[in-house]
Amino acid sequence: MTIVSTIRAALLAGCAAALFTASAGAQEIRGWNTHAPDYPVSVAMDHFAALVAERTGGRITPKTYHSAQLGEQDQAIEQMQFGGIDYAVFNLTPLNNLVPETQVTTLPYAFRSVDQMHRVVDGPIGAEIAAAMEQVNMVGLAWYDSGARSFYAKTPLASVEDLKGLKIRVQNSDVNVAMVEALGANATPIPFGEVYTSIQSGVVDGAENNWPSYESTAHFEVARHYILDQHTIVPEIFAVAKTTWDKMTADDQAIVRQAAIESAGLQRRLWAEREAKSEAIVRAAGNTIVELEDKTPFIEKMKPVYDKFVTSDKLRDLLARIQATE
Ligand code: GTR
Repeated sequence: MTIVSTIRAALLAGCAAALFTASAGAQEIRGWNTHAPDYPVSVAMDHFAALVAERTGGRITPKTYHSAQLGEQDQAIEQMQFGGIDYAVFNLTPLNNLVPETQVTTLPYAFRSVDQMHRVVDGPIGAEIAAAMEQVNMVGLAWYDSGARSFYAKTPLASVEDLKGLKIRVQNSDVNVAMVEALGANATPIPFGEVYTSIQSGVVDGAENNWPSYESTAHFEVARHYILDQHTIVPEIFAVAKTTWDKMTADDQAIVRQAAIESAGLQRRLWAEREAKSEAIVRAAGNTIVELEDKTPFIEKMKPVYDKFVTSDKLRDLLARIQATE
């Protein structure tokens, strides 16, 4: 070792020690997110991280890994249970098979509008569903938007009849499988990140999603026919792993909860803007967009899904209270 390299090594060791001291007691927590960094969910999660770091004086520094860097949603749900991920924003549909209470929010036409969905999740029913997340080691803190989901395909979709016989990608949920099968189509659960190539290569003929996801994933470039049947309005939950949560002091829990709630306020504002922007991009690309004055044919065909999943008194009661919400 030359003198110079010895000095350099000593300096580096000193720096590392200094860094270690500065960060003693600081806790970096890891967040999972499936979307690209400019998506409303992503921007809001970054806002959450900044608020928590600032309000804890750097004791807790959340870092969100966007674009499914930490895996697809199903893996992330597992990792929340085993400690690999500390917080995440999850669409409720892929939680259906694990947390039965989430199924009612995924049923076709369970909500009448996004506003009504907000009134449900922001009130006691939302608190009840958030509490049910404890079954998967999660503490639900706030609700994000993800608009209404509609079908898109490579072939024209003018009415519900055009979905018959098509292979449609769904999220990993038995409710979604049953919903698509009720239309006489074939449901194929595929992770979000693989949908583009699956449509492009013909593994499936189409999928279903909201305007921002249809656009941000470029699915609209490979499946150019979008029918606005708006079958589901599925909320997304900001959740912290219970093991991570239980290690925080009550003061830190209050800071984290408040930051999640504020981030949801931002996300909902950004969501409305992004919906309009995504719609404009897709329309400018010349895609066929079918607006439906009357959704009855979809509602009628999807009714059997209720008989299949709303089978306990608990779910019947939960659904009745959702439907009774103005
Ligand atoms: C998006 C949602 C994602 C993911 C995706 C999907 O709208 O924000 O969390 O669930 O849909 O279709 O898999």
